[in-house]
Amino acid sequence: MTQLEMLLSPRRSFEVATSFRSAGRRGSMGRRYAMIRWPMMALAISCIGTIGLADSAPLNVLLFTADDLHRDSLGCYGSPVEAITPNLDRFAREGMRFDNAHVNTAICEPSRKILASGLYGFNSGSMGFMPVRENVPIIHDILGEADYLTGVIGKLRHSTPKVSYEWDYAFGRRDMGDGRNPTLYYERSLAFFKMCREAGKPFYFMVNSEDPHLPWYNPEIGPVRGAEAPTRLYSPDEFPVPDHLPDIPGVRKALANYYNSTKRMDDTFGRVMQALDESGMRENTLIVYLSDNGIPTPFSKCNTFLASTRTPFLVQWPGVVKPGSINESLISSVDFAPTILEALALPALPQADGRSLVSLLKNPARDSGKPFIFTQVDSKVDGAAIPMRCIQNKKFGYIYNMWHRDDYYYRNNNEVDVMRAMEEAAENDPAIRARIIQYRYRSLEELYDLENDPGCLNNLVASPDYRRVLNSLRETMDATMQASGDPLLKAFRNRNDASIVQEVFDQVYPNHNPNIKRREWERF
Ligand SMILES: [Ca+2]
Repeated sequence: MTQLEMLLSPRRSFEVATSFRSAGRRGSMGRRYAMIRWPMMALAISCIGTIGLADSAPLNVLLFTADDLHRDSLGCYGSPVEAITPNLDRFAREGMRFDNAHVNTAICEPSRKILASGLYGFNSGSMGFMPVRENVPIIHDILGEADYLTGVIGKLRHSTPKVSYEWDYAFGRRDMGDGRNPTLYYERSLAFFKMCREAGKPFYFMVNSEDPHLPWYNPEIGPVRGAEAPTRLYSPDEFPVPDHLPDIPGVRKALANYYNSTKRMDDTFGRVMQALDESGMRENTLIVYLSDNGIPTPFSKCNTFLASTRTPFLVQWPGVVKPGSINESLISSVDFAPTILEALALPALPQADGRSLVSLLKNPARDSGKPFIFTQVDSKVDGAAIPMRCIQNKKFGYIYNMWHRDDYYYRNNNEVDVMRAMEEAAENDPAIRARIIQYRYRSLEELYDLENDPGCLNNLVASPDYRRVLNSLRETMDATMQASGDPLLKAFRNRNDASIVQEVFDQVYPNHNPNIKRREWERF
């Protein structure tokens, strides 16, 4: 049995199919292909070589997502780190780079549900680690009607939009070398492309690297759970520390492993592009690259700071996107689904909070027309609701922390080594101690000068000099929440009335995990 045949053996096929059944009841979408996908794959194995596609063949879509990536870590976004992302840098040179792109929410699963639905979480039902409601249209429905085959590798559950949805081809983290094995990404991408070619159908393929999500690659431990080592390792003196973190030895030591994982993410991307090239389908494939959220450290992931939601956003569309083009307007991940449907000339979603970017892809000088970006957090993986809303333009960011109370503190599961280093340093460094307290307790409202303080270190909300800016962004927040149907609007308008805020909280987040509510943070 060849390696490819082993990968696609009936045993593995059964495991994948079983995992979907256990995810919930079967729906109508995807069932057709679920029933025929494995015979098609067997056929694909038996076929060698490529067959040229007709010019009129429908456009394929490949969406590659990084997991927990800091935008500024990429060479094409200005990172000075040596040889960190050569594959993505080349991709950017040959495609289009968006410089002010944001995800709508900086958490793995809800961020991916927004890609599928074109809707904010409160309009799709995915206000945290939960699926899109069954009756909400998603792009997968429209792709299925148009006879597209859908595939996913890595981040399987996070990327599956509805409980009932069945992909035509799916491998989760454990089947992808912990989502960190570039060779497996190459092989399984190639197999999917062959499967689509033999079926004579176009594809929508979501390729999800689990890098650079924690745990980061530690050379002292080496590859684990089927992962491969990165092609280059980094030492603590080889990179700049992001603006939102203190530059101290313990943070540098931890971030060296983040850069190792970022390098492996680029390795994975390169291998997937290699597979697409070898399939002969590159010239008929629209490719989008982004991250689902920012770096997994304090003051980034699972928050609404600049570093939380700003994402790389790169596009190649042969014959349409001009190589080397750059767009500087504000765009959001909620624009992804409308963009894909327009690019494929398929029916639009009946409702969407995003707008198609096709006109920008055709003409990079165009502006998205968005004067600001609206970003959100509702609940996180442990079930705790920590509602935040943010309005930001290129100059300022305004945050409303609905969760803020004097007797409640914020924490998340991605603090680990970086926070440990900060806590140790805080014993003798009042500035770092103050920074940790700011992180834990925050303020009801925050205002940052993003141009001069991209790390969001200095909250200007109480500064008289910024009163007009603050009031203007408050008005924009109110209008945006109202226009989008945000259920937190009443709380925002009554943000200083604890009883009304609690009433809205209990109504919107009935499954809030009470075990971590209102606990004192004991360390300080
Ligand atoms: Ca993520």
